[in-house]
Amino acid sequence: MTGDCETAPPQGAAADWTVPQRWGDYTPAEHAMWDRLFARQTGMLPGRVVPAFLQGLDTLGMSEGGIPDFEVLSDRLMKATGWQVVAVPGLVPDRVFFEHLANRRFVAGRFIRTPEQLDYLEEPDVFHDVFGHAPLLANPVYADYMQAYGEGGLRAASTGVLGKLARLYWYTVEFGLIREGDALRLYGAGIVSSFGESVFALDDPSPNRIGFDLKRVMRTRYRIDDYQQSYFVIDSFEDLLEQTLSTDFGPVYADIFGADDIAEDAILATDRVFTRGTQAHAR
Ligand code: HBI
Ligand code: FE
Repeated sequence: MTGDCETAPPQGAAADWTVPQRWGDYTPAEHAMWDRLFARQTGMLPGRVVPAFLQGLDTLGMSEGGIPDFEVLSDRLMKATGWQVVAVPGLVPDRVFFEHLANRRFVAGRFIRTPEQLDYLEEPDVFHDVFGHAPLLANPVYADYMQAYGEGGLRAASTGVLGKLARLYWYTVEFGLIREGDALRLYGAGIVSSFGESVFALDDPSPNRIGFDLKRVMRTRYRIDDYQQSYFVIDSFEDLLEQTLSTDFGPVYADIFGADDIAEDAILATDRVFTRGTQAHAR
């Protein structure tokens, strides 16, 4: 989470924290890193990831090789759902982040990881942000959910519940699972952009896999430095959007404000359990 104090944008960034992508400045080695990550993920995601993700890759023409030019990408995305991808220097303050989402702009880092960071890096790079997040923004229902999330964040920004709302983002947009018949599929960007977690999230016996419940998720802590201890499973993007739009968050915040946080690896008697985790896994 980034501080919410009214921090000024960094040198060279606009008031809304955007920067030029400067696509022409990428080196062959940087494009090659994208191709290496892209080939690894697209080689293992079919059958594992929600079909809408693969459809989005196709809609956005992301198989053309090299780091996508955000102008070309945004032109295709705009035609599909009115979204665009804009470059930012890195994590931006929540209020800035929500403002962009509410206006159908997804903020993406322009830098790409080094070979030493292949499987772990602190800040989201262009592969996480664009390969992970952009394809589902081409799906109309998911695109509506992301805008609704941004609008909800702007409403909540001044009420000190951003930490609770960030959990909703974390357990859906970043690390969500979705049902497909009686199977589970990946859709969270943090999973699909990670080789290790794309395997772990579906195949490993150690994490819980629990049916999505809005309040329960917003009470559940998460860790940012390891695979998830619990994953939450939605029935469909339509259901996720409907739950978000139909919920008056005021009483929800009041309700969960006093309630204790739930540990990342806990299972409640009220949980719809798909798989019960075995033990906290060693990273
Ligand atoms: N900034 N660039 C960027 N990307 C994010 O995913 C992001 C952010 N700032 C805040 C944020 N995510 C999280 O706090 C969300 O839960 C709001
Ligand atoms: Fe992300």
